[in-house]
Amino acid sequence: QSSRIRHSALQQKVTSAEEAVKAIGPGDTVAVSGFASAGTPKAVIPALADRIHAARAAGANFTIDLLTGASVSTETERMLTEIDGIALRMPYQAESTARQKINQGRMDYVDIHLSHVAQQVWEGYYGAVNVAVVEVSGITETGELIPSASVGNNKTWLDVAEKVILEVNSWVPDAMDGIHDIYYGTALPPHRRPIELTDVEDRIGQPHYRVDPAKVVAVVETNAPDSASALTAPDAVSEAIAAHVLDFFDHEVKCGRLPENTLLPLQAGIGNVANAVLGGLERGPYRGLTCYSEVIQDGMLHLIKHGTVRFASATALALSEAGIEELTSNIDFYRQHIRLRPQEISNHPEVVRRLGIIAMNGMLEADIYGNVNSTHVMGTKIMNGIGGSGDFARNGYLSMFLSPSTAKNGAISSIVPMTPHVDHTEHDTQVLVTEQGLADLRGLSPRRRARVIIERCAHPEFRPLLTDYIERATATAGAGQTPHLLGEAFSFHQRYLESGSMRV
Ligand code: 0RQ
Repeated sequence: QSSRIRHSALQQKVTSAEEAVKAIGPGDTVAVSGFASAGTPKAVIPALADRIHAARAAGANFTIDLLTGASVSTETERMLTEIDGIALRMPYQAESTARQKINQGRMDYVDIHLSHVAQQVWEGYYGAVNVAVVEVSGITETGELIPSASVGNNKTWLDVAEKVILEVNSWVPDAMDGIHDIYYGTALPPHRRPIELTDVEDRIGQPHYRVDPAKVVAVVETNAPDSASALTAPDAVSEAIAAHVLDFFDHEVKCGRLPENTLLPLQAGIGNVANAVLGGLERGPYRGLTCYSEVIQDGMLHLIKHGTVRFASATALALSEAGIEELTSNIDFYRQHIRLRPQEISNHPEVVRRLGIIAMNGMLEADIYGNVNSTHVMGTKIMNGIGGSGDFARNGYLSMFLSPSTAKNGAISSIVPMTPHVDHTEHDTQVLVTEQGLADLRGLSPRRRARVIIERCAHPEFRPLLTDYIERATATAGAGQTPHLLGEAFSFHQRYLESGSMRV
């Protein structure tokens, strides 16, 4: 037995993953640790997939409802969906098999703001949580749990679940202990108190989770690395988007709306464009920046190492293999510059508003007024989910959405007359950026927003079509505050569905 389990009663509960999953039955709601690729249970989920597969092969109807922090490792998502093991999934996924099952109507998916998950589960919207499966890096003498590489909703899962299965992963460096800040001050209305977090590095909670040892039905030991997040080098389009964003920061500093050198705490989505923006920051005049975001990617470690970023707060690590190696071999340094918190705090509207976050998120498409679709391709097919984008965009000091101006080799325009699904309304979109340019929508009426978005952000190939649309819409009798031609508003999408291209 590893020295990671220092609580004697919990030592007695060490067992195999195959034994542990006997605690999970058909129809159970299972809440699992994991956020991005970090902190997903490594042994219990494969054992559960085997159990479900065997039961189904024998003719039994065995599915679970699966609650997580956000996406979990690709293998995990896939192994449970491939065997049709999940009846309902909440709150976020980013995996092709799951996406396909959801879009075929074979798996229910509830796509909600990540900051809402804990409170909605407390309120019972998803019924009882029967079993929590949570990866930790150790158990202290007093039975507290040392978190691993993501926090997500684990605190809530441990609190609400009827039964708890713990995975103790000795791969997580001992020295990661102390990087976490687990806040226990959340309460449901009318008992809520202010969250006293006024700087990204503030410590408002404790380093470890609590759990009632009596609820722990099994402890499984593992020694397995987190699966690495894929990382691709920024391409020319991402670099162009990043350059517009960085020019905009310069402009805002000159106008006195952003502090010189340090700006305001940054939040950047996952992916190519976010990485390009972070990379660009290093070439600018910035020192001592802060980040208040969901995940920490490789680029962030680099910025911390070179002093460009002073402190980064998140709920999870999302690192490549090289990033994992960099972090684990310099963990004593990074522990001084990184804080991992529950996602209800990393994404909390109150904190996001107070800190004055600069929110930068990806989108599928925006319409000419600034309504943004982040989740539904052609308005119907789920891509990933809203994730934390709404938590940050709605409450940020500056809310920016970034995207290439076209998708699918130019067949799709990311700027359309009307989005067939809206995740972020025009009221929550202050700045739109594509490789073509940046549209600063602050202070503009809808008619003026349309002109600026088409001019600055649309691809030149689609500009005439969009200009024609807005001109004819504006010319109609009684055009209104936000002119539209309702019979044509989705003509771009209709054309794509019929011909494979939005081009005429
Ligand atoms: O698909 O690779 O099959 O061609 O969508 O598009 O351009 O690579 O952009 O990876 O940044 O994803 C909105 C999905 C953008 C993401 C979304 C197709 C395109 C490609 C990906 P292919 P790109 P990204 C995190 C905040 C919601 C969650 C969120 C997302 C694929 O940013 O999930 O923001 N956001 N969380 O071809 C049809 C269009 C399309 C399109 C792109 N208009 N129509 N397909 N694609 N535009 C908060 C944190 O702090 C981490």
